[in-house]
Amino acid sequence: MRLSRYFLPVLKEVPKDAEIVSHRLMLRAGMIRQQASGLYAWLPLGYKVLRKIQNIIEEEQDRAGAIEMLMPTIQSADLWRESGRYDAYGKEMLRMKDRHDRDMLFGPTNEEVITDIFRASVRSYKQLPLNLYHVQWKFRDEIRPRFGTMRSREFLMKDAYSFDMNKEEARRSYYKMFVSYLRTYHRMGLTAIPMKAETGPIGGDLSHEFIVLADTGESGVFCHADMLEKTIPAFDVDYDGDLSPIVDDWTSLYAATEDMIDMEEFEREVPEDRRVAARGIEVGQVFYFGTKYSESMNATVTGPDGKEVAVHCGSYGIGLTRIVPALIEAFHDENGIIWPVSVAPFEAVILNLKSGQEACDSACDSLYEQLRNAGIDALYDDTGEGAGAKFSTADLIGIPYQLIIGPRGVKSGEAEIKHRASGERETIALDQVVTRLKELIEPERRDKI
Ligand code: P5A
Repeated sequence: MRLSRYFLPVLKEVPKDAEIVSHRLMLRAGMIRQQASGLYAWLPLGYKVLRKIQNIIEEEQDRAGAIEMLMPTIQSADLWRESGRYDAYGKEMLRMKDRHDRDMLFGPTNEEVITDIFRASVRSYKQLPLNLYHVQWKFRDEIRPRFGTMRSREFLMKDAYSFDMNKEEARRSYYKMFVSYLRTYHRMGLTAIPMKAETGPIGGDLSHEFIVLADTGESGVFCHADMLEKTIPAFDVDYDGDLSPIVDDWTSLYAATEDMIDMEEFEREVPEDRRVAARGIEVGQVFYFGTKYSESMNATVTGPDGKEVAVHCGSYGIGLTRIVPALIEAFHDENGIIWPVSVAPFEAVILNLKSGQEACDSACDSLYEQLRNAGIDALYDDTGEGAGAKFSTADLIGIPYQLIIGPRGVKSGEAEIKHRASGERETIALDQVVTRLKELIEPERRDKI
């Protein structure tokens, strides 16, 4: 993408009302724009990151056997009356009437809709297990939307719903999602720790929140320090095999949110020097709620013995629009964002230090062409800005590798590669840039690990 033809409205000044660094940087880097309280437009740079996150999530959901679909954002109130949640959900639900005076709502979650779809077409235990998911906008009229897209009213969620014959099978489905979540966050460069959690309005008695530690996080959390260094399930994890060793390994050490903490248990189970009491960002949550919706909404299947049984269910959410600020909280410095390659809006940026000078332009044009042919997603700063401004924009928007091309280098056939994360620079022959960059980028894409 040529920057001269892109839409990147970066801000020079620091936005006053943004309290945390990720919110400030998302505004400054031209990633989002607020349209109303808790409602954001995703500008091209921000949207690219969101899409990369969505791709990773979809790949890992698919690998774990979940099947993608798409449900509408607007739902009928009648379904929620059936489940009993219409009144219980309270003011967080955005309610509306259509022209026929029917009660509708903007979905805050989809347990009712998916249960309705399930009961309309699944009749037999032979069609189980089934896990259906989608990535769709949700609306919750939060009392205090804040920190930009960290807690917004409209937000993008991946939500998966599993259906099984009995509790034991449902546990296997829960484990599959649990393991796929560990891999999903890891591929984005995040350490997300599963912690025992409260189930709230979703219901059920088994739930884990996936928490990224950050001082600006909204949740208080407590865990054993070893939780921060656990091994992530490998790419070739067998989702049809026994996943309990992995889940046991991740749940045997103490880790709980402040709603669930039992201080005595925490102090008994975790030696003093290994106790972590910190703050964290909830980037996902998984639930097993058994027959809560299937019973009230009559979602049954015929078992092997011919008897009708209510199916056992779970739901599994990831907040995509919250992951973006969570990543920035984890990866930034005083100059801006530092994207991990796997979620970076562009993998590299070409900085033409002398746009308009023929030798520089032609070296950059040729490099840009080579990068495209090599499948590297690059931004090309071909604008008339000065070198200083180009450096600061590149730092601000956090592209992992800067390819610096100036008149002196072009004369001697050289370029510089600056690593955004370490600040390290290497000088390299112009015709070696692509090979070197591939070597740097490929392992960091984390797509096969
Ligand atoms: C699980 C999937 C559910 O809604 N039903 C379907 C279950 N879970 S949840 O924990 O309530 O939400 C899942 C994830 O969505 C993100 N999230 C938000 N992100 C931004 N702004 C909000 N206001 C917001 N509310 C929830 C979180 O990442 C949460 O873990």
